[in-house]
Amino acid sequence: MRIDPKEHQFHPNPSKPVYRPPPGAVDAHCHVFGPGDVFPYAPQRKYTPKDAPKEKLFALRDFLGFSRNVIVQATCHGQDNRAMVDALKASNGLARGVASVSADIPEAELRNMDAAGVRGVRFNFVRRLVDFTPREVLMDIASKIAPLGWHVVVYFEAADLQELLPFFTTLPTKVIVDHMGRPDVAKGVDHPDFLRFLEFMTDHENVWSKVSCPERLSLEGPPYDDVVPFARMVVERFPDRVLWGTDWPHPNMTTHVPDDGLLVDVITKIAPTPALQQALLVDNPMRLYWAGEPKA
Ligand code: 0GY
Repeated sequence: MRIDPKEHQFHPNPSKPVYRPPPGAVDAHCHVFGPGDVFPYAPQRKYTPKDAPKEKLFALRDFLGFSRNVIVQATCHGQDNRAMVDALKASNGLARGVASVSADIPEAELRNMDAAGVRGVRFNFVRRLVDFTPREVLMDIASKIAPLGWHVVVYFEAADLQELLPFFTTLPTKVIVDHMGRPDVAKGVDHPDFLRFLEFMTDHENVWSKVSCPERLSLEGPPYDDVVPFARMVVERFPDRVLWGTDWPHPNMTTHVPDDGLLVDVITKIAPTPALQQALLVDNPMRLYWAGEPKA
């Protein structure tokens, strides 16, 4: 079925994946958008998504064979985390969140978000998505959230890693990189930019990576085989510091509307053994987001 990205942000009818994730599997990168009449989009947003409410996300979770979600605050909601927190509260403990906050956020608000299930903040460096925030401001935020045991999620383009490294390496928390630092897959796994990313993970044991988003990184499109060598390399080198997510509802895709069932079927190519799949989908996200809770 051909679906026009201008008409649909997320697939209206994804296929059932062939792969069955292990019990307790976590989709560790997804978003909720709106609905805009309840949770308005931020005035400073760079794009306006179609609504993608929590009910649709939870239905997709069940359909794909997952048990839990990590809902990441997206830039279209700015630092208004209400839609994300509302979804966490409605999830019966089956969702955790990553927020976007300002440096002057009151401690009490951080504690309220923690009680709702927030476990991290996201710093976004992708220029088409956000305006620049000074590093001192981000460092202030990091030092405020560190005592809660939260981590920092970072989103950046591969070519910017070198410049960002001095900042990343002084963060006082675990650092979770979105989408493997967005490698340019045309350049291959031997390109200095990707080698720099691997070295960053090798040298810093507090750095984790999401091996997500083949739909954004691929030049070929589904089934995204051109992204597989990158993700597989990260999974095999750092099996206990990787996470996987659908990236639903896939904002800003222009080439195609991803079929979430096909995205799940990429997992066996990037994590080819049951042990790697168990770590990627269950053990790692549970350790990071549901520490001390039973897995299945
Ligand atoms: C993603 C990717 C995108 C958008 C955002 O915060 C966002 O608005 O993350 C993107 O356009 O690459 O991770 O969902």
